[in-house]
Amino acid sequence: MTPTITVFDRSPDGGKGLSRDMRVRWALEEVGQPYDVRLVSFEAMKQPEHVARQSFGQIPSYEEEDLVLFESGAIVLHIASGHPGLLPDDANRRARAIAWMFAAVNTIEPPILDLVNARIVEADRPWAKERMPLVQDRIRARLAQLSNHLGDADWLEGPFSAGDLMMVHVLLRLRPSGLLDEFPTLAAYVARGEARPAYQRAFAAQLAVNTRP
Ligand code: GTB
Repeated sequence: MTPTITVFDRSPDGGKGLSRDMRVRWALEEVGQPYDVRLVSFEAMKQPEHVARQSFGQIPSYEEEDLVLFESGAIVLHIASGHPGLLPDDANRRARAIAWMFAAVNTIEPPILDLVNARIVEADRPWAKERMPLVQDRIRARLAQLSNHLGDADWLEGPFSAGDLMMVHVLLRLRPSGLLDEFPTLAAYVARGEARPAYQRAFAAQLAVNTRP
């Protein structure tokens, strides 16, 4: 059965691929699984029909037969577990690739989201300017550690995995800040992810949705 995912009717980023449905699209493209898309507006997201799929009234969600799934990381893990290509066969390597998925959403993404909030939601607070260097330095500390781990390798744990997919997408959110470019190893890592044909197909699909008349 073809799975259906929910995505923004119009993403606030206008098609830059930063919203979290992009991770799910990318994973589906990597494993060659066709999918359908249900477009939801901000208003529709908060209605009972969508909250039944995603309890927090957000995108993405994923439906496949009698499974309704939410959380982009859980969806990507489900896709990666059900198809070859995104997780190593060796049990220990597989566990470590999954650990990198958690590291992406649990260790790297939170300080990045803090920066997004500092820039947008808190920008007019009297303390916003003073706080900004702290927020940025917390990100720099994590990027330095991640860059050290990656070293000269192409990917985090052997061949490209769902861990890289999640990490690259999390890091992409940083690009406009200039912080990513302070770490050439990570900037090149993200560029490698973006160059993958599956990423390109997923990006084009979300762009078409977000730029349609
Ligand atoms: N932890 C959940 C997951 O990973 O699935 C988080 C889901 C989430 O935050 N979804 C956002 C959402 O539905 C869209 S991706 N927001 C609507 C709401 O909460 O009412 C976050 C996002 C939004 C916009 C941009 N952008 O414009 O660049 C980037 C990312």
